[in-house]
Amino acid sequence: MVSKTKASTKKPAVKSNKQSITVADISQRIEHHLQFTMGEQSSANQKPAYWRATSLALNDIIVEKLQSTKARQNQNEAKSVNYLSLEYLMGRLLSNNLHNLGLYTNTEKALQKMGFELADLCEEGADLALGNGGLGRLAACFLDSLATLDYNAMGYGVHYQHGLFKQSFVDGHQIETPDMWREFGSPWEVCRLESSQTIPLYGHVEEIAQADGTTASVWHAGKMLKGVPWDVPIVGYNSQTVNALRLWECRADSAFDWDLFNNGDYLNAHQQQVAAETVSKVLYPNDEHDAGKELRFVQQYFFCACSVQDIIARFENQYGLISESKNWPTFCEKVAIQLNDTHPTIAILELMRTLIDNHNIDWDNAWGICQKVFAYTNHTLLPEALEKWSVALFERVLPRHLTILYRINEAFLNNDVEALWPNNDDMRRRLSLIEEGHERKVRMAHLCVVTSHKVNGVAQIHSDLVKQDLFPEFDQLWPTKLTNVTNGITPRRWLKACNPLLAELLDKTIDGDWAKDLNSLSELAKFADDATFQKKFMAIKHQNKIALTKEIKTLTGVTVSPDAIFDVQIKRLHEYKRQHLNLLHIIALYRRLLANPELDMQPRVFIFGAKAAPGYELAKEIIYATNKIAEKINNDVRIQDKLKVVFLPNYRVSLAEKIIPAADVSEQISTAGKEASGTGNMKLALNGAVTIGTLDGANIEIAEEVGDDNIFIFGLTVDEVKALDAQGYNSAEYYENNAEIRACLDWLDTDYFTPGNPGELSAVKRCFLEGGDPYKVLADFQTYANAHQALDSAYKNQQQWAKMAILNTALMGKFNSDRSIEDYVQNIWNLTPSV
Ligand code: 26Q
Repeated sequence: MVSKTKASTKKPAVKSNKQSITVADISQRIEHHLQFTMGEQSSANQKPAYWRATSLALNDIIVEKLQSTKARQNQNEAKSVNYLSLEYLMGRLLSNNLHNLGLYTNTEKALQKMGFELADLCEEGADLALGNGGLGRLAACFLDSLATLDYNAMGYGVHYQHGLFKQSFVDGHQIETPDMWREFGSPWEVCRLESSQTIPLYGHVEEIAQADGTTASVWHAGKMLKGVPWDVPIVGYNSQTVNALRLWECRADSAFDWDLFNNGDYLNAHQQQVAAETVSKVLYPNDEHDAGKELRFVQQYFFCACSVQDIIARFENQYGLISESKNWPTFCEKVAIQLNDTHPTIAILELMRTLIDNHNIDWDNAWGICQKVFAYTNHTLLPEALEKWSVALFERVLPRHLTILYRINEAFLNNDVEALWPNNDDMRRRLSLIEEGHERKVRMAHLCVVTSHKVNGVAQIHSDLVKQDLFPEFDQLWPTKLTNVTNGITPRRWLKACNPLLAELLDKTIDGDWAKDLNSLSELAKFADDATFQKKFMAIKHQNKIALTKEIKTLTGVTVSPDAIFDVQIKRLHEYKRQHLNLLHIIALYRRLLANPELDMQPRVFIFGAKAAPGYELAKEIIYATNKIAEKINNDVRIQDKLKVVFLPNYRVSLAEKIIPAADVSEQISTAGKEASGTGNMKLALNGAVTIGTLDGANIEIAEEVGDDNIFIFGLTVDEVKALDAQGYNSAEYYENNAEIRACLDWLDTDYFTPGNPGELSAVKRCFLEGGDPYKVLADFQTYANAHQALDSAYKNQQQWAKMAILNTALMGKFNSDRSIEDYVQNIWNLTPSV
């Protein structure tokens, strides 16, 4: 260990445990970066500069721990899981990294001496928003848990230049602008040039006859891309481990460039560079919808190829050449690859291709390896989200991969399908990896299921439906393959860091470290009836509501009272999530209040946060309608502030961290059978919000944990939705038979909410009637309104409400993402911790 020198800006060495990093050490490290990395005067009174210097200082500590983790994992020959995901919604990293390292308090003290509040600095810096919604945030929570539990894990992703677009509202309309998270560089990432990859694509395949009568396929690629990895360290909470998230940036292959350049074609060389960079330029903002664009396909392939090559390189570094047959079993023992939905499916074909073409492994062995290492998580049942890529596109971009796909399909149909359903053309057609028809398409999910040794859904009901409705034949073929792992969330970000007041109360009340063992929160249940504890718990909620009130004022200009019920719906905008059911109910409440201003109703603030995919017209109409209706309601003095509606712009992880601690009510109102799991539901309940929700996704398991008295369940069940569909759902009946529904919908045709412009909100009405109301909003309206009435009455009894809120926090133990990870480890990955 290097002893501390007198020069205050000399960088001290990292010591092995966190206690040894003193306030003075931290100050010194921050000063060092201000002076030498950033060239700032240490007196510069600038928050962004201190945020950067603090982050850089912390990252030095983290990178050393990353290196020692790697050394230990190698020493232990620990099996690793490689999590392949096109999306990671990391949010901001400073606060979480400090909490996870146990350095928050000392850093707070160090900064106080320099005149800064750490909590303020933690608000600096852009979110790492390399994802759309739940799937991307789940990946981020899983990385946190993997490092916390000391597992050897690598996250692989894409280093998008622009993450999810920034949303603003202009006259109520959603406007998208590019996300610029790296405009001034990120202090958290390290470029690993030495691990760059060269990726072939396009071109043609040459079949060459071999002496032994077989043919070898040689792929003459038409183009090369370069993959440059950037590592973002993932810090475990109170653990020994820092893992890495490796994000691939696409550049032109310089050899190609120089060739053109030397021939004097500078512009063309530059053109190549620009074309290559587009591959990792931007995250596709569609969720639950297959974009079907060539660039997205190339993006997926680029990502898969870089990751697979890197996985093999890392293996070979440690264990020797994979071409040696003695190493094949080792590869299967030491490597697991998890596919986060079908987006990284091409990794299967790429591993097959590289084992066969580059490492000289025969077909059967290559296939055996793939079957052992891959597992696939399904996140959706929506047909429009199931990925299918045209065979023609495959043939053009990845001709060699397509021949491999054909051969996998042939073996699957002729062996597996034939064995169970002999001479059954219908079954062959249904299960084939290729969908026949006008345009032939590759069914990515089928390739995942056929290859993987395990396929999991993300909540019990979802996994049941995956078996029953999505892949029933696959379940018959391989009865143990389909399984469930219920999602979870990291309590470090979603309670400890985002709700410090509640975290402090829990620290004082619970024995042991609840942030690691979330089940220990159940100890709170015994205080649920305790008036003193209720007061403390609700006082914290009130404080958090005051803080959100200020944020709402800043973001929207609307004044809301912290004494009102804060009713929150935060998630991507999608018809199946039914923000328009919430909106329809708000319109109904407004009508009731106008009809009777003395209506006995607790004041309520409805809070929305949601981005709509830029091409999703109806979703944008729903945002516009909500904003227009909010404007009218918020300015109507007749209703005496009993109702307010705010749509907070640019919903993202860092905004969620402010909304969730302040929520009283959590809206989880998807049509039954459509939301695979939901994870916002878990975050809100953990922070003491009471759910109003349907029997869908993880809501069902949340209801099981908290009990029927502590949740408001309404609406059709999955079976009832199916029955209604079978009988023929007619939304017009609800319009005709329910006067309130009719009045609310007709109101949308007038210019009441859009003075001078009648019909501006009619699209929302039309989706219910002409559109056929595919998500059964009208069918669920009445039970939803009734549930809200029950909720309103429950809130009137403040003690009763406090008890419900406390029990929600107390009984969320199951939804710790550490538990999800242990489920994956036990049933799918078979890892052991590396300590
Ligand atoms: C696919 C092809 C082309 C372009 C984009 C896409 C695409 C991108 C993102 C398709 C789907 C997504 C995201 C899906 C998603 O977020 N699913 C959610 O996953 C959560 C974690 O399991 C669940 O809790 C949610 O229920 C589920 O909706």
